[in-house]
Amino acid sequence: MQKNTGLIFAADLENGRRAINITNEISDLIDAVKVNYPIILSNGLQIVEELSRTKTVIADLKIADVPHINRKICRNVFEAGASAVICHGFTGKNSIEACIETANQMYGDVYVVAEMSHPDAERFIHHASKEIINIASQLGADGLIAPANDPKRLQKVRKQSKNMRILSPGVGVQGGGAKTAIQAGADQIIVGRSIYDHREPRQAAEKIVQDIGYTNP
Ligand code: FNU
Repeated sequence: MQKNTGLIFAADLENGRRAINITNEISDLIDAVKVNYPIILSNGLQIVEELSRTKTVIADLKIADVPHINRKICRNVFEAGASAVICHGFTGKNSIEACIETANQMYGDVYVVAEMSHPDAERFIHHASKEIINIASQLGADGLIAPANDPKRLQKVRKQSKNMRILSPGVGVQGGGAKTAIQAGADQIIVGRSIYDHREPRQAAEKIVQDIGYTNP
């Protein structure tokens, strides 16, 4: 995935038409559009194909199953037009490897969740993150997901992951700031509600791109 403005739009809308309209409206301001269960369950996999006509699509299905199922999930979303998938790392080496092998066959990318942005993340995933990062790195994953709203943890992930790409959600409604996250080690920022719930989504996206500071919108 190219890194230009550093912004990834999380199109967590059940209204597929609106998601497409906003993506079109801000397409020059974003590096990719990320889809998750809400939009796919409401619109079918076809929405991936439709969005992929405008922008690189990341399928954030947090894939977390046994290897042969992970392979089928990846194949389906790549065939639908996704360029990247996000998988969980806590399932271990074989499950992550199944995603990476399938992605390699289909010229896609895999990002592994190393830490999560909600408060309860401390309870489980936090304790496993170091090992998840090591496995993801050894297997040649394209990058990691780590929280923008916890700069200390983000810094730790950056240090442990060396030069792996880090995509960071948690900006805006979840309390994080784009600039702080970039300074803590994020490469690209994932934002949903602060864009699609804003009166002027384009204005909101422009402001975030300015905060990231890679380009001048
Ligand atoms: P917004 N997301 C997240 N935290 O928020 N993939 C994580 O730890 C993680 C994610 C996604 O708050 C979430 O699924 F691993 O409205 C949603 O699509 O900006 C987006 O990032 C955040 O949405």
